[in-house]
Amino acid sequence: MSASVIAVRSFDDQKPGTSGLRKKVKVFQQANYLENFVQSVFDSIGDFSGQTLVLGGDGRFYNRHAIQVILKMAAANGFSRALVGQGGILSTPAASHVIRKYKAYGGLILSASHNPAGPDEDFGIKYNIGNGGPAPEGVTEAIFARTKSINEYRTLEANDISLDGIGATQLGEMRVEIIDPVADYADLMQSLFDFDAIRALLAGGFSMKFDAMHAVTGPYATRILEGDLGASAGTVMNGIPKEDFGGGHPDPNLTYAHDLVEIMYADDAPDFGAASDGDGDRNMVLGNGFFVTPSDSLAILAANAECAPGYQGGIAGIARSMPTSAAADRVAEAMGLDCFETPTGWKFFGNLMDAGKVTLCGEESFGTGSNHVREKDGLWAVLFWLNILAVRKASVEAIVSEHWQKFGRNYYSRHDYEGVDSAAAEQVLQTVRDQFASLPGQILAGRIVSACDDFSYCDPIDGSVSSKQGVRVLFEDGSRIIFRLSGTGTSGATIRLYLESFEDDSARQHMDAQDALADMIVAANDISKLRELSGRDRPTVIT
Ligand code: G16
Repeated sequence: MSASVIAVRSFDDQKPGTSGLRKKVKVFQQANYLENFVQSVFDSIGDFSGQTLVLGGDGRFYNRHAIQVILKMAAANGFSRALVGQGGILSTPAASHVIRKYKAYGGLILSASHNPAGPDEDFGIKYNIGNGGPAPEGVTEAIFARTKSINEYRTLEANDISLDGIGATQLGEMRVEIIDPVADYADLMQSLFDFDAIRALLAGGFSMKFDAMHAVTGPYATRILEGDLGASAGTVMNGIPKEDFGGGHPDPNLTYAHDLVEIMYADDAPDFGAASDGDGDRNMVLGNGFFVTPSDSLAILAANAECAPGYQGGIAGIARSMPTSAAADRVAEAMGLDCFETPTGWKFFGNLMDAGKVTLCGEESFGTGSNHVREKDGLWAVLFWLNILAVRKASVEAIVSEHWQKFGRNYYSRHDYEGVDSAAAEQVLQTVRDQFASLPGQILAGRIVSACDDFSYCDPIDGSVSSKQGVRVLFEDGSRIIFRLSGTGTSGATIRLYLESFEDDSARQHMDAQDALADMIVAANDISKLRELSGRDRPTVIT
């Protein structure tokens, strides 16, 4: 087997977004496109000779091909060992755990998360560092800079290796170990949660459904829920990962997880329902006819953390992304904990967790996690909820209602306008920016505007500054209107409008969020001219 150096021309569109490089498969299929990006990663991450690389993905179309390409490049670039999930499968949280457990130098995770899969859909790749978390901005910027000047990549002339049998093979000087993608992760979950209590709950007539949406969590959920915890066969639906995710959109929200939503809102609904996304890091939690917002879920997990053995020693602090509701802040305040507000993107939590400042993190985009790994973790959140339900012996709705009574309710909603013309989307944000000086003091939706800004974050650990992370209109009563452009889409721009208002009167805590926020929605459209500028009369998705 001989190493080759292949001359290439660079691409100018390989800028990693909120979570790695996500593009249409067709873009990745251009000659050298994947190779250029992978070599740019290898050229930007320091000296890894003799070290281990973790490799796996969500099983979507192009996953297997990309793994073969990357293995040959990793061998030619000097890694001495690669750990690859069997069949090329590793959920994002499982990959994070494997990186940490085996002290790998880093990992490449192949996923476009919840974006649809297949030859005409999306593919993605991201680099995670040795702490198991997404590369911080300094690293992704270095990778992007390298993609613009790269003129060659290194690879090994070798046959593809089999990804399907557990065991080790040699690829040049590099040892490739095909590992069980579920085992290490399942052990970790068992160390955090009271499996005996959950087993007793499930044996005692409690019913649940988990929708894996034909994506990567199928094997994880089947082994842990139906295997280790004894949930009845069929608890996991859509549990076989498919290369096109069954033609669906594996985004666990009320719009895209419709199979599950129908079951959970039927007359004979189970007690608990949950779904995860393409790569297993997102989660949606439902009770019988009841939806738990991701922002509330973070707050409730924090307030009930002592139910789970892994968190009984107390939690260090909480972090949430800026657009996530302030429900967790109220819990942190009551518990005497610090609460950090970071830009959107799980990568911003890594430093805080490594420094021991936070234990639990969450995002409105259906992401919750803790310092057990450095990614958000869908199945972890589901197990955490099951652990709480097993200890509290109350319904999901009762637990949430009681939480609102105690801490107040942060009514919350996100309106997404997908596939908008990029210039028009920019104009929406600029329209609000242009009023930064005049809005404070004005009354909008019956509330006084206290401040407006472009959110900027200074990382308290390394001092790095991330600016322009969302346009905020803040109100004196804690309500907020926020506009942001998504960093994960692959066609046009997605405008995200985040709406939040606080209600501490328990008599007014059980409205539909859209009704409770109706005046805020009108105000947001008025000040931004969102509908006129985008040419849309309603959002594509409301969560
Ligand atoms: C990624 C990031 C999350 C982020 C989400 C939405 O999630 O890891 O931190 O909240 O995208 O980002 P945006 O609003 O920029 O589209 P995932 O699950 O897609 O990897």
